[in-house]
Amino acid sequence: MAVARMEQTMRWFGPRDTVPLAAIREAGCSGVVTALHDVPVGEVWSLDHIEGRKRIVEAAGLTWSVVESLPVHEDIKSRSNDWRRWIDNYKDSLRNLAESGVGVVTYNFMPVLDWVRTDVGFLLPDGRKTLRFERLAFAVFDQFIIQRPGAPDDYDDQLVAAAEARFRAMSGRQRDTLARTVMLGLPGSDDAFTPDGLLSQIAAYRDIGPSDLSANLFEFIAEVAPVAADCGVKLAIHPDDPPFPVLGLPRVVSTQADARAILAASAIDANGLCFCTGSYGARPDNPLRDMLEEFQDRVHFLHLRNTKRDDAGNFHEAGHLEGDAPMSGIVADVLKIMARREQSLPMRPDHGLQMMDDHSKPHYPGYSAIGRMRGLAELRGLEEALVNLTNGR
Ligand code: CS2
Ligand code: MN
Repeated sequence: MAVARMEQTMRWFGPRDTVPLAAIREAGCSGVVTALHDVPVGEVWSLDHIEGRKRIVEAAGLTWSVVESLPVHEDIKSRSNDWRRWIDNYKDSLRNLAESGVGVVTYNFMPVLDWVRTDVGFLLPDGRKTLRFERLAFAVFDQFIIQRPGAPDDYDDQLVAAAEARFRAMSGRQRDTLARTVMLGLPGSDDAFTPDGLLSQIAAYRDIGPSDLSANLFEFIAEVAPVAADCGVKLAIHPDDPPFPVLGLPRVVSTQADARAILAASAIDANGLCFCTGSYGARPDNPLRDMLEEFQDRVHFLHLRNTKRDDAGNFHEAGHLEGDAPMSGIVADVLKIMARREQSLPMRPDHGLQMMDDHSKPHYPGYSAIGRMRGLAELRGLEEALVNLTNGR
């Protein structure tokens, strides 16, 4: 059999995305990763709605390869209120997706927030801009902007003092920008968080520690994975980003041990991973290639991107072949896994940096066209070289 290549995809946020499907196709993708962002979290994705979206994608010459995300309602994560109903709805959505032939469904289990950064326009020396997480700025947001009760207990004294000094030195405009950046809202949504809304959502997790959240996740998996297996859908859990607790909220999909426990929670193949090298890679203690080796049978979707960490625990998103993740080795590992499984895995370059026309065009942070196209092109070139070398060409 010819060596399988990764299936090249990009995320598309739906008809309102400023990057059109035609651009995604021109960039070299065969598929898109998308979601029905207009359906409120928890409601069933109807077959009609799914089919309608699929027709739009296919009319552009693309396939709907992966769902990202089928979001998990907060009540499921906190096991409160209507959580049983939301789980039933989730199962119905999975069945409807299966009927439409969408085979991989990504989700995450981060309480309240999805990814968070403190700067979405961090300037690199060559003029590109990128997303950055800075611990100190985050502490400023937490302690002095939203003033979360108990926040100072989560930081050491030095950081508390440094955050206070930083806050005092910031202009009103800088404070607003930081607040807006952290409270951007979920990917694909234009609804930002408000300080009060955020604080009240956080309060719902007051009595939920990491072991409770894990138990809730495992229970969710025990419920939905068999349904997914039954209808032929693969679930791919996305790691926490950043992969550590923020705002006092537990995070339980951050490490190699977390991923191991999740896969062990239900041994069926449908309970799998979205292997996001950028998210896992923001922790120095996540050995990405070892993890790929260990979890190779259960990786259903790949997010390839890179992060550059510093010693203070800050990181920024680096170019796809730059940064700390050993991307050549990772792609070589993926090729071996696909050959052994005799299967092509969907991959997206995940985020991209802002460059060239991106600087002046509106886009969701991380999702500009040219930066992602460069990431895709680099990954594709890397893959092609590795395949050809293996074939002795
Ligand atoms: C994505 C995540 O934009 C991104 O960083 O990788 O937001 C991802 O879509 C979700 O966490 C998956 O549920
Ligand atoms: Mn990702």
